[in-house]
Amino acid sequence: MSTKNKDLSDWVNEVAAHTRPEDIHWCDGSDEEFRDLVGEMLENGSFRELNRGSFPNCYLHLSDPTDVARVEHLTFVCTSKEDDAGPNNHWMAPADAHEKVDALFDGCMQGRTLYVIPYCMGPIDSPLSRCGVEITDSPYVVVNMRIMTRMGEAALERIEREGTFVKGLHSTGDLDPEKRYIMHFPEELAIKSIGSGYGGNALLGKKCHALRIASYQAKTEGWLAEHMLILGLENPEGETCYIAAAFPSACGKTNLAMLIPPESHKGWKITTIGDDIAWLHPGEDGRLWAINPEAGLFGVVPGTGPKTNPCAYEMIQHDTIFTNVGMTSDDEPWWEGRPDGEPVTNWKGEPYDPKTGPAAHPNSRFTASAKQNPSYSPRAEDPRGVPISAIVFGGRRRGTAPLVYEARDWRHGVLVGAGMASETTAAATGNVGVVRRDPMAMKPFCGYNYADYWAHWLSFSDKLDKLPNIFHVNWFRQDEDGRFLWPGFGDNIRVLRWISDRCKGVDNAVESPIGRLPSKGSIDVEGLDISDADLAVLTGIEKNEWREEIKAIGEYLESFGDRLPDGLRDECNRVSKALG
Ligand code: GTP
Ligand code: SPV
Ligand code: MN
Repeated sequence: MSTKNKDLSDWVNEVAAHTRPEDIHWCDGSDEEFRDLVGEMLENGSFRELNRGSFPNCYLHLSDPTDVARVEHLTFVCTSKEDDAGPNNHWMAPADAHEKVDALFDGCMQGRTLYVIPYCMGPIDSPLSRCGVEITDSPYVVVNMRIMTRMGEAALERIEREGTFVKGLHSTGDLDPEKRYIMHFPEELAIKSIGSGYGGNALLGKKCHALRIASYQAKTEGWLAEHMLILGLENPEGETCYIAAAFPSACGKTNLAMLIPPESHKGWKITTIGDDIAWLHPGEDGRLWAINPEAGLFGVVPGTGPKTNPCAYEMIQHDTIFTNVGMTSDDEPWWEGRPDGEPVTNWKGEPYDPKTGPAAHPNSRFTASAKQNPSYSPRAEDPRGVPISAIVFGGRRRGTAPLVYEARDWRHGVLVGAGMASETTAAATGNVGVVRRDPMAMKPFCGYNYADYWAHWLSFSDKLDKLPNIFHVNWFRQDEDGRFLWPGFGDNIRVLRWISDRCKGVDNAVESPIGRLPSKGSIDVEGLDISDADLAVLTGIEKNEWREEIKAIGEYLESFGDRLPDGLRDECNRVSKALG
């Protein structure tokens, strides 16, 4: 296989001359190719086959122990002007960045195979989809990209027809954390990533293309690329309300996107369009339409159980790649939250000893096709996408943020998103549990200056006739003893129902300085063991705390200087005044 597209063949030749691989393989995405690559990895030990009887076609990959998460401090946005990347990104001048990584790519594929992966983000026949080509020397990346994207022949055909694609160059290099860089060149539609084999650093279609590069393109083209799940909430009458929700990494998108309602909510159903990324476009009808650019799930394993997330639990019983989990004596994968089995080895492949840490790395992941999700919506394949009624922002906050509130209008909603904060998680290297600002859950993924991004968000009030309602949720409120006040998981449907009622104009809210809170009794808590006192904390606000919060938000926004849109500054002042 090769290509009629000269730009692509020239690029592949140029990369091959520079990296000097032993072989070049053009990926067609076939089953046979997948089997061959798996066979090769079983032979060289980078894959282990899991129990064929209980976990058919499942494999375990243990990464280098220093390479288990995204590396935000080594991730750069390389625009020609530093201000265009903004204070929210690490920046390097494009020429310097190229020079730095090109030196590391020099000869790095000697003795290895160079794989050319043509892929399409989004349904292959959707005008909203975009293509890319990843060059990598990692067969692990190839088999993951095959699950996560529409990869191979059909994508290459589309690239040859359209002529444009994002160029992503990846090598695991020698996995030395000192020689690890994830570089983005939005003006060139190019990515160069070296020194890591981990998901978000190495599967370039995902965060690098579908968020950082795509958000930059979306800004100039009038759409949005967001770190959002997309779900359908179907009521007993069979009507579906589509909701997009942005929560930071490891803060509950996958879980919410495939929620199974408790028994008491008969006739209600959640269907999944996407669990991590949404591309949102103004439609001809004045509504906002969303597609999921991905074809698979790269989900957090720990905590996935038959009670918390039955759909995910079921979907990862077969045809799944497990990265960095433990293993039982009968070769089954094991993780904290799996009710059956006992681990004998941990994620480093060492004998399991609870004293030395968990069996599964807290950021261990499963890779599985979206089609294996029992809640998968056929609308996920619809080239038009789905019309969005509500946008939900959310963070992991032990205090301050109530269970749910609604923004009064679009401008206020943009402030609610821009003011988001959340505790850091194991999805990125660094401290866990530290509250940081994470506007729209895009802090690690916005490919340009946040100030311009907020201006772009504000501009949608002119682009749409029917603006989605905007909400904020927090499933993670705790008491002083660290007990969660809200049961979460399946019971989050109670909050989604309140949200969809709001979108229909049901009278279920009371005004507050920070937005509309649930009126008494409007969140259905029947069957829940929750005290009135806890419910009052969950659905109320502490004014003093919020005065501090809005002050911190204001200071954060001002750190963006002159580029901060006036609309956002005015809105922040308005809320601040309302709080008194
Ligand atoms: P990324 O894939 O990193 O973008 O993360 P995500 O937002 O999809 O997060 P995910 O749904 O995988 O959840 C991460 C962690 O949060 C898991 O350990 C879950 O068990 C936990 N979690 C999810 N939803 C809830 C909830 O409603 N309540 C509580 N207490 N924990 C939750
Ligand atoms: C995240 O960290 O938000 C993820 C996993 O979804 S990764 O693909 O590694 O970015
Ligand atoms: Mn994510």
